[in-house]
Amino acid sequence: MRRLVIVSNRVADPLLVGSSGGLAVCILDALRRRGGMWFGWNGEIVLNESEISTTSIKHDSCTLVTMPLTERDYHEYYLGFSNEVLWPVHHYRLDLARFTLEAAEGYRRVNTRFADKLSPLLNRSDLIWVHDYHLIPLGAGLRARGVGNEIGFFFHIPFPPPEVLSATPEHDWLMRSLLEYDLVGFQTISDHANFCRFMCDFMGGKMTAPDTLCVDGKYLRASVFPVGIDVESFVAMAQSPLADKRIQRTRLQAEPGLSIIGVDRLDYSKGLPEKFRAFRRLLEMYPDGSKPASLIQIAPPTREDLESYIEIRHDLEALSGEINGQFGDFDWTPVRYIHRAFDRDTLAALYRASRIGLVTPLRDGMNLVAKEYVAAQDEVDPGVLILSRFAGAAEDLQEALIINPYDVEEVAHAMRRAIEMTQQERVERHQALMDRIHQNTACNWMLSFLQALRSCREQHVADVDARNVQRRNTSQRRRSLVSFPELSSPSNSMGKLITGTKFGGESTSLS
Ligand code: ADQ
Repeated sequence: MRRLVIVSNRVADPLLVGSSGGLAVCILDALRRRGGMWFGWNGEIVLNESEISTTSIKHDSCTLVTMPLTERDYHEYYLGFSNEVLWPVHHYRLDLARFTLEAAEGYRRVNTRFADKLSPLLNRSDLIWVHDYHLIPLGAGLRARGVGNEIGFFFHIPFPPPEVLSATPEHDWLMRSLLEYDLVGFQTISDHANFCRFMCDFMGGKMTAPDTLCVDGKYLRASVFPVGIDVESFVAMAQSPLADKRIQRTRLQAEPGLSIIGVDRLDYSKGLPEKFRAFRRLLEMYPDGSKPASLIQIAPPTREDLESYIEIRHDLEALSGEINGQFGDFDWTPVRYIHRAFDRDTLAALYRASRIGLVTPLRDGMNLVAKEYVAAQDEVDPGVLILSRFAGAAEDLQEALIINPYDVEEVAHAMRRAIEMTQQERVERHQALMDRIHQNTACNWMLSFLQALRSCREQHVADVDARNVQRRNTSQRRRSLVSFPELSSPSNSMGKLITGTKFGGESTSLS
């Protein structure tokens, strides 16, 4: 089997991966199954570039090759361009984007260093898979160093409409650099459509097949690969005796009313203040003292050096204090807001003990918490998933209660509906959702991406052959039309057939 080389901004510690974000969870699942190399930043910061060297650690079937960043890289590449430009723009938040030339330079510099350090470690048969927005130009950097292997890229975050993306300074070279990959993957159909529209309308490309683009004479495959979770292991975790003990320890059952759970990194894209306001609205809907439900919000910190993240933390602290002050009682704290990470077993137990999973991002690539919540439920007496229509997961998980997270009233009504929902309806919805998360698991995601990556070049040759045959047939038909002009009459059914064949599948722009 060909070696898999995964490259991402950050390489997670496999022993601590339970407390990392969704990307780390998916990558580790992929590498554990298949073996290979994971290359990226080790999370450490050094003062000077001269102190940067790679370290290699073997862990089961995978080798982790990591290096530090300099303080300047951290500010310019990581916080600056990646998280103050690309992250907000891709989450449709142009108002939060802060562009500086230094940050763009830092982004180029670190991507160049990644290419410099990685290229000597590669074998000719490696399959290379680059992850996420921090490393968009890495493929081009590797090509410039003579790497001819298949290289794929996956966007874990949304891909915005071209009108939004084009507001990013530097978007042109960034998007052009994507043409050096063989395959670019997206979470959802709408992300894929936005990308194709960008390539066709803003870069003069054309679609030569439903998932093949030709831009400036370069062919690129772009397809949808929705990220999933390891369903079986989550189900097992949630059902383990350990989970039962953990549930008892949380004393959730002793609380008045039902429990609602939210688990999100503390990020403005996750819609946390809107969620708290909707919960307050829910409490207002019930008569005084009835305590219908409590909200546990687990929100581990991220990117705490950025102003927008400090602000959201203050907002949430203030909101949870206000709600508890207004509605709390001696025996009841309506909002429990916990600002730290938990291991995955504890999360699974908490999901299972909660009647409602409240997932309300304003924009999200996929959202794995929605899938984890479904997998953790007791199939006989399951909880209800309330899901933002702006999470990628909503494209698939249609049996959730789908809401607009900006509409506080609508979210509050959905919570009320979930509280009052009959067991039979909960069971039916849960069964349908389980079927869906079984279709797109972490394993399927990895396998389908790698299979598409491996077959890209064969597919490309086949596409070119098919186009050549089509062109030959078309010109032969044109010649016969010249010899038999009556066939080209619009009223002639054969004439229509010929016309249809001529345009089928060729140069169909999505615009
Ligand atoms: P994230 O933005 O990190 O991921 P998400 O998909 O919800 O968002 O993944 C979060 C993961 O971290 C989940 O597995 C969750 O269990 C875990 N987690 C969250 N809070 C935790 C806590 N307090 N303690 C422990 N674990 C916690 C990015 C994109 C998403 C996309 C994923 C995967 O932003 O849209 O779904 O990558 O592609």
